[in-house]
Amino acid sequence: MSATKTNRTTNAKLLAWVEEMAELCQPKDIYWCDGSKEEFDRLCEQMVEAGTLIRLNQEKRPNSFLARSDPDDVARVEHRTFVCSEKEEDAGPTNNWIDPAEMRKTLNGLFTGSMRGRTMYVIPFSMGPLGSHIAHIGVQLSDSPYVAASMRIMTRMGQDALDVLGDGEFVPCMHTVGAPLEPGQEDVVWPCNETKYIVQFPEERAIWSYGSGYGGNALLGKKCFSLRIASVMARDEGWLAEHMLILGLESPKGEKTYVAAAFPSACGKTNLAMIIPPEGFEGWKVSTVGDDIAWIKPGKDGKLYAINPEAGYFGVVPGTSYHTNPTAMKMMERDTIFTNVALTDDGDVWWEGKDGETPEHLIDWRGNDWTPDSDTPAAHPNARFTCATSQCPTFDPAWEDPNGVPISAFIFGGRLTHTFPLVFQAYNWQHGVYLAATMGSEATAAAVNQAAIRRDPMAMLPFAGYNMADYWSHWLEMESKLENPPKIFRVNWFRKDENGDFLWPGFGENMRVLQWIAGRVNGNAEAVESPLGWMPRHQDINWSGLDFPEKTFAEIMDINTAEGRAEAESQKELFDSFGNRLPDEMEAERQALIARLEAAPPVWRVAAE
Ligand code: SAT
Ligand code: MN
Repeated sequence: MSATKTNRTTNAKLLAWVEEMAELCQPKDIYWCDGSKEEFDRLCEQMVEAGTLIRLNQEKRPNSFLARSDPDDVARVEHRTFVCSEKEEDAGPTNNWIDPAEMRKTLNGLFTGSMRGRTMYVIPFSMGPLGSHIAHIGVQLSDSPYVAASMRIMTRMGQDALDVLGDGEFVPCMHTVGAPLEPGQEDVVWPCNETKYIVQFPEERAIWSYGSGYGGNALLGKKCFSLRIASVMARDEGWLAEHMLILGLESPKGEKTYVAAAFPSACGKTNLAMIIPPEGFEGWKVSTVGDDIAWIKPGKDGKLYAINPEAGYFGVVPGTSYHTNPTAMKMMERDTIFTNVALTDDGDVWWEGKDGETPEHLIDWRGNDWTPDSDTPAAHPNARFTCATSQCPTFDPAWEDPNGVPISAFIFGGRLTHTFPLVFQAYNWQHGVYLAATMGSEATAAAVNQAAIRRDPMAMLPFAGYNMADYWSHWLEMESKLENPPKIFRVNWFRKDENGDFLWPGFGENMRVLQWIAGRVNGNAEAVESPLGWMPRHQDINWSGLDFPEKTFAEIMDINTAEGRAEAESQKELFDSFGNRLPDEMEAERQALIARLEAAPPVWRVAAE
């Protein structure tokens, strides 16, 4: 079992690390992934034989599979996620921290012999187009074939990544499901361990993940590397690693604008990334660069350029239909691994919210019989599809451009039933950073007017790999590296009227807001100054194809200044939690907002301007 017996690479550090980890984990053998289609097919075939994957009906879902996870391994485990910086204050109050020396000891114990009876897969991968100056290389060691196969979809995985790595630096990503097999012991279909640790060592730029085979816990290129570790690299090197979708808007005149947008979960991020322009937007084109993560670096021209570091989608399935997201539906028509959806009697997949009739009989995500009378959902609410970005019918022609796409605007949004208007533009970069830092969603979906906001700064709460206050400072400092920094916007698709009904139709109609945003960037849309920022008047939005009364628009853009002041007051708790790490600019912006609201009438109306 000598890991050095490979002609795949001469990278001494990598070879030594693989050897050392093999000694620790004691796998039965070591397999270096080449990333080929043959290899992927072989892994899938092996998993079909082992019962981990179910091959779906070839006619209905060509080359597609269903995996059912252990019922206790169905999502990321934030309470088991740790940022183990040398100093606790460098992880900050929003991260779990354990002393790194202690954590190393714990992990050493857990990883000892953890791969017994299993194959250790060596999975080299590039986050970002191969050889791109914005991209970075990682190598994951894992005892899960599901992870190896998924990484081929989600990243540029295999020999090509090793070749790009050469003798260079890589982020080591150590992963075990934590279920060693004793001689003669029969395997289960989804091995995992009750004990889970998802650990980032930011100074060392290393990741250790124990006990889970699911999603972001196990596909370490995703949240662990591309956000937690990359955010630290970005701070040190002067760029941004963000939890953002990237999309391109092209006007009928051929004017192209790229925007990046951050939303907390359950705000329709994937739907926005694949938005279909509504009636009245003939000639407009929207294209997708990414749906989850953006790496953004300043170019020599002082503009920001973004890549999507991933090569695939790991999207939520329930609620997806040809009505809500036809693009995602087309992506998963073939060559897709589904996890935790239901199985139909004819070997296809089903989930809550899918088009058409609910089948009379299904096998649910736990493998049990299911009928419409069952009390539990057929698909797990966090069921996912994994498929390649190249299968996205709306992918942007530049999605693989190693130089990235130029970002003209940042959009930040939350799910808020009151107080926040449909859209407004920050006065400047600093104000925009403040708006992004204080964003969040209401803790309850109820139409209670005073529901508390769960803050999720930049949608990075579980993903910033260092002190959130330092992360804000980093954002503030980025301005000095830029010539004409992107404009920053806040949006809110979820405002309700006094009867508790949504005021805004959302989905494709969000295109009207995107057009205004592009217009602001390109100097062809008007706005008026409000206490919150720059706002469109009714006549500044393109209403072609939609009857949206001026009165309703006034309602969705109203600023209730008492509500606004209460919101600004409640931000203090978040700011105070950072003590003296909080950048002064944040508190100054909060005070300035309070002062503007105090000077405004009880209800500030954009229509009245
Ligand atoms: O599990 S993932 O991190 O890949 C997806 C998510 O939770 O956002
Ligand atoms: Mn995400």
